[in-house]
Amino acid sequence: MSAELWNSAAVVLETNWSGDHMVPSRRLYPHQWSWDTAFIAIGLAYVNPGRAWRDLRSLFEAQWPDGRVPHIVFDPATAEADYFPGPAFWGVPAYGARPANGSTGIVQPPLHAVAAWKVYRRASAHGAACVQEARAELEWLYPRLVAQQDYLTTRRNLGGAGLASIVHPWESGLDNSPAWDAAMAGVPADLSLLTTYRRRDLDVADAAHRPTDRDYSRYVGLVLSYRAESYSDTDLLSRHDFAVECPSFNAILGAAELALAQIAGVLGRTAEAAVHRERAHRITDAIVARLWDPRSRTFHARDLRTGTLSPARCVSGLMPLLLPDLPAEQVEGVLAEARSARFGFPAPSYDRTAADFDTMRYWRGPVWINVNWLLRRGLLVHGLRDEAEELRAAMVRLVHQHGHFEYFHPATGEGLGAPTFSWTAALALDLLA
Ligand code: 9YW
Repeated sequence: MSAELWNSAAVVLETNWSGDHMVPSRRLYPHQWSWDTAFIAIGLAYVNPGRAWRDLRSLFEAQWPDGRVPHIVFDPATAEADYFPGPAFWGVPAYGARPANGSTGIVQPPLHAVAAWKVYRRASAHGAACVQEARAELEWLYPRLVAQQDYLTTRRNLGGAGLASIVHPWESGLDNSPAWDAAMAGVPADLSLLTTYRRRDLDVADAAHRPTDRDYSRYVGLVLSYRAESYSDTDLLSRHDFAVECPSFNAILGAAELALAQIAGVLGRTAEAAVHRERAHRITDAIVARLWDPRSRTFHARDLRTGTLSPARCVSGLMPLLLPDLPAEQVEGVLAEARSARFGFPAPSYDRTAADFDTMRYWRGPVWINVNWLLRRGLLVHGLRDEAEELRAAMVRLVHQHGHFEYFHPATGEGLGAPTFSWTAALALDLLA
């Protein structure tokens, strides 16, 4: 089974390569997405490390002067009409080494340092030239990765406690997660916006799987609000309707500091390595102080506008397991939550027992391989080897039986969304290796 799965995964990554970057899926997502690039690099490390580095470079060549890494880098060869909202809607000036490529003005979880470290670690399996290349790529990426962290921990430190806030649900990567429902209820839903803009996703995907029109009108409205001040973060809390501290985004932020510590070590930057470890520690403390709910014994998103935790129990609440300094009480709580009837292995994106659990609709129920991959990593970080192996085997079975889909039905395993999805294929390679 594993050779067959390995080969089919490699074919997906070959098919979705677009010259200097990988698309998540040819039809649905015809540009480059930020955190997809990180997951994809982790798989490319096994079959084509040169492309893993090329893909990361293509993304960071579009980094903004303030350090933010855009959530989409648009491919100028793709027509505006092929994706909404496209470059004209975002209206971002072209930055960096690829002036023809527009980008969005929002971010996604900063998983790239973790990915770069994994690609580097794998290089020795491909010979000396590859190791040399990997070191040179780390040298190039390191200051850019640091600038990304600095942007998120300073300009996006809207709550003042050292965590990064997301200012759009798309920034979480978990677009229509119930984790945002309470905060999104305060965002005006102007449905007339959708008469001005046409949703392209509904031409290529089933409407029952996708965010609703009401969701989309809020998504569009939030972009218009952020765009109005040229995506400035100054005083954002007082003039923007959505600002949330997400446990998953911030757990990845902390994991990135630890990966940067490793990278700094390889590059001989010992003093910087210590600073990164210290930052990871502080992020962990802030996540526990601000996002842990002792009653539910799991992590929740904090709405900065109301100062309240979302009541929803989502897979994002399990992600702080990625942090090695997470205290035992939280590790035990999260593990119990993951093993409970609410989740299980592989974990669905939302509490199975919730009244509004939706088996089809995107981040409101279906199983996604990327967050399960992160969960497995978290289990390994805490030495939970048996659980990690159980989860790995469950993911491999799912993808082998149903294909490299974007997401999966949490009861039947049926593949949903895009059928040849890059991060599912890439992470399958890592799970098999
Ligand atoms: C969109 C590309 C992206 C992912 C997100 C996922 C979805 C929809 O697809 O976003 O149009 O951006 O929610 O995590 O990066 O695969």
